[in-house]
Amino acid sequence: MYMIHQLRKLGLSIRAFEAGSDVGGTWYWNRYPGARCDVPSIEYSFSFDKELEQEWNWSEVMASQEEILVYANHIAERHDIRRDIAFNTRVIRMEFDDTRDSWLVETDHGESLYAHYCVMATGCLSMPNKPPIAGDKDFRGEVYHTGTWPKEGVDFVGKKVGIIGTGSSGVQAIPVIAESAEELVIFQRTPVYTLPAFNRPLSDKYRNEVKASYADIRKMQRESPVGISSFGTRAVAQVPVPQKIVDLTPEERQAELARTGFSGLRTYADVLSDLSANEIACDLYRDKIEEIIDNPETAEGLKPHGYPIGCKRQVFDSNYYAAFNRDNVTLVDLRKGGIERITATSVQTDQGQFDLDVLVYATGFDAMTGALKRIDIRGRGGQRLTDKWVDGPRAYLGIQMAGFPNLFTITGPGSPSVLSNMLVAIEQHVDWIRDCLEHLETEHIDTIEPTEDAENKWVDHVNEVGQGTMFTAPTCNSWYLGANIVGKPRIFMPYVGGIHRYRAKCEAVVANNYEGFRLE
Ligand code: NA7
Repeated sequence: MYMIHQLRKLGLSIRAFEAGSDVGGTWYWNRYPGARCDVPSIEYSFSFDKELEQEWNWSEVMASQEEILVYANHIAERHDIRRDIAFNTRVIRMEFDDTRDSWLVETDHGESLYAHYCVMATGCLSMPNKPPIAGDKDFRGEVYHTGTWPKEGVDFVGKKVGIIGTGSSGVQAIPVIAESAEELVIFQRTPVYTLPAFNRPLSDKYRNEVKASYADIRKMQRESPVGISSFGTRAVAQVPVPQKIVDLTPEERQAELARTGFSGLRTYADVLSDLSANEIACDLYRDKIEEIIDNPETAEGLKPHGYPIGCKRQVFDSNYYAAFNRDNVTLVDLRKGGIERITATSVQTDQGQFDLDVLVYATGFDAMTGALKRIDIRGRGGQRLTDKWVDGPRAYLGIQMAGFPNLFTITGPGSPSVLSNMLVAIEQHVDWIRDCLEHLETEHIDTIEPTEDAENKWVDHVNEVGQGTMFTAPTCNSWYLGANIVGKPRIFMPYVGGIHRYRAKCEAVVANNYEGFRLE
């Protein structure tokens, strides 16, 4: 939506294609119960409309899916965005035609058109992953995926519900589904390290404080590694401390655990940089689970082992563990034996057969590359994107790929993207692309694309800065690494150097006459 808004200012003609029936992206598709942003609402908002910043009243620290979708709809109306969008339309094929220096774009409605520039705003978590399980087609009950939830909602009352997956989506959905379902069975492959979200309503006083400080908040966002200001950090109680966990005695660690709960464990100076310090924090995490879960077997099943805190994207929850103390909730720890098959009425595991009326897949996404790879994209000389990326994604700054001129990716692999507040990352990319197109138009330049050399150096740099972090620990299996998709190359896809440094790099590239790009 912001790209459309900016492209109009350049006087370019625009066609936007959207698979959904309306705007909202992630917040349009992920309507599952409990869906909520994990970045504070005052930060997870556009900065380009200063009047809207002053008018909009976020109701909670972390906004719900419903509230963000209302916000997205409001932006669309306020800036008359929809008139340039063809909804219910998927782009299925794109081919660069070097006789016209344009892309031939084809949709699933049989429409085709030429575009001089293409901006791929296809999202990082927009290609749902529904793992094939033996017998899954036989199931006769209702089946849902959290990432394609029906608009009309789902009624769980009086039903036996199974849910596969305990990442952010599962963790958010479980406590809410448990409240209405007759029974809820959770099929868990990997227990999660989740921290309390401390979500709560925002007061008028806090909102006014934020509105008066928005200019400073936006500046702090741009200067922070993750696009979140200290205003927001205060709201989620995740302030780092200089204390190292290894320097505390076991008694001191327990006293701190009693004082801060789960929330303090990530904030020690050494936990996210030293694997042995991390393991101490993991032990304390497991102690805390034992304390709050009534059934010892369930507590054992919920304890994460074998991977560090901070390897996967941090999950924030509201009442997740409390759900496991309910009589209608059963945990199936798949570490003791996986799902064997799905039948017409049940899920069968080593630990027994679970009869179900509804099966919910909270099994995540083919992240960062999935949405792009499902379009048949062919660059210069007919080179397929899927071939170029066969060993993992390659792009310069996560914005453009060698061999694919005038094609831009928003928050693509190799940029801070999912490691940043997405709204901050999106605005930075849109502004950069708008300035770039303005430059091309005024200087009468036909094409821009990175050199192979610049692309290779950037990919090496992205890999280098990812090393030594918990994200790339040998025992880590996350969607950042593509490890959740069978056969996907194990590459750490986002740029971990921080959006503040990345922004400076992008600005320096422009100042050096688009260093690393070939302009023709
Ligand atoms: P995630 O974080 O990828 O979580 C998916 C969950 O589904 C995770 O617990 C997986 O276990 C589990 N999973 C995946 N495939 C299977 C199979 N075959 N059997 C059992 N369990 C499986 O996706 P989310 O939608 O929760 O969150 C994605 C992002 O959206 C999140 O990080 C936020 O940024 C918002 P695994 O851990 O792979 O063993």
